[in-house]
Amino acid sequence: MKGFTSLVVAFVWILSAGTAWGQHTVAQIDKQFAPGDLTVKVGDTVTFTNDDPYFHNVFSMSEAKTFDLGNFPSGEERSVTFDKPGTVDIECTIHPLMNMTITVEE
Ligand SMILES: [Cu+2]
Repeated sequence: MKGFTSLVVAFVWILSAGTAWGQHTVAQIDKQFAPGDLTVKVGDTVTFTNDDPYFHNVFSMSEAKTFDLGNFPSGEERSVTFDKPGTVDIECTIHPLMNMTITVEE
């Protein structure tokens, strides 16, 4: 029974750790992505939050993940899940100087 209990404890620990690894947040603040570089695993989700008082956009033309989350106002957020390994260059159509790199690992 003791062995079973530690097995359950280990399983719950793996589950909760897995959730923590799978979620990332990138802020859009002062017309910059923060952090400016991020490494995630295949299957992870990144949530972009707009912490500026004006609209931002999030898009990528990279082969590892091509997407456009559209333009969204202050206080809103959008999420994207990365399903292939590779380097993803992220930009904002509204502010051409905003960019960041997400490295998606196997
Ligand atoms: Cu922007």
